[in-house]
Amino acid sequence: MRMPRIGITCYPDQGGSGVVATELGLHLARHGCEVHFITSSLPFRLRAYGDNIFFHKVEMPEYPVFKNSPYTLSLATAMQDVALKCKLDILHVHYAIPHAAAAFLAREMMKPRDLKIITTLHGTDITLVGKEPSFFPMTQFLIKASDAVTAVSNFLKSETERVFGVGENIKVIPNFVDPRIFKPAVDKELKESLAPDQEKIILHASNFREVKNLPAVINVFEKVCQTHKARLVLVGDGPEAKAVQARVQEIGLRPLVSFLGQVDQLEKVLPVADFLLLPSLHESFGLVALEAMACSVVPVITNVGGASEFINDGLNGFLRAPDDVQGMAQVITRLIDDENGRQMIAEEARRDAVMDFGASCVMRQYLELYETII
Ligand code: GMT
Repeated sequence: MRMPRIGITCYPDQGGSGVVATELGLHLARHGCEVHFITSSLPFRLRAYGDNIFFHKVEMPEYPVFKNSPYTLSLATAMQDVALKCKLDILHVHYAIPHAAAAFLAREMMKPRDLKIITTLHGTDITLVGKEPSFFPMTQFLIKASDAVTAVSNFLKSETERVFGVGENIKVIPNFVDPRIFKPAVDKELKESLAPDQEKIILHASNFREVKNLPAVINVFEKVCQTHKARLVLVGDGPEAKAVQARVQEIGLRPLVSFLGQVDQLEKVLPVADFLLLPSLHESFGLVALEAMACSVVPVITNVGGASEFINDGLNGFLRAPDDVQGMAQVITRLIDDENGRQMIAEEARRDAVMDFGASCVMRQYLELYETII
């Protein structure tokens, strides 16, 4: 059978959905699929152009009539153009709004030629954006109009069914990690520069939005510092970054906190950490926790959402309520005092991440879906 030709659209900047879409494309290309990224800029995790990978930039013309350039329409036109010229079988869009809408238009324009749409729901496209009254009916419509829909966790599938009343056919395909890229390879120089007194490193990486619950990150770190030596490393950037900087200054912890901003090669930084702290208000999956586990870093993550689908509390990481600052600080301080115990959990974390959520095993599920759809 001929391998499928797939168009992939995602948000190209930092963010879990873009990471999943890009890594998926890279793996599919290695499996022999022809992969066409149709995005507004080069996806940041597109480390290398290999065979079978193509990038099509969505052009957005400036015109005085437009106060805001209609990106969705430019995207739909680009999708149709690429689908026609490159004979695409499938448009696989990541994040429903507005990508599934553009794909729907492209499919209409292609008729009577066949073009399938797969929409992958990642989280906030359902739990936050999709719920907005101005997007609700559109999100509901697009879920029904797609030829197949996937969600990154059972939690997200249930939420979609509960909120939108659609989705019994949603297939759950979880996030995945490439264990050859995310591995426990510690850059000693970097570790020493971040923790010069060999303090334990607590790392938080996110897009610094409200949902990431950054006040809890600071509060947990403050509590840990009351009794133990530790350092906090913050990776990423976003709307909450300034408030976080102000807060650590205010409580006198600035010298113990490193702000790294956006990091393109997270795999270089993650392994230096001892703990990954992600106390989000909700997290449909929590990809960065899985990537941390693959690097043998102990995850301490919110219990609201899909994290319990890959974290076994106390065995390969810890699940706590987003407001349980005391509980999160407690597991961290306990393991700072028990390095052997921390290492056992870290090793278990890597084993489980690689065995159950390794890229090749999850890739198979996407390939099967493509075959069924075509
Ligand atoms: O909030 C983020 O981290 C970004 C967001 C995105 O769409 O880029 O992440 C969502 O998708 C990731 C990949 O599937 C999931 O691992 C994250 O849990 C999810 N974020 C939330 O649910 C808050």
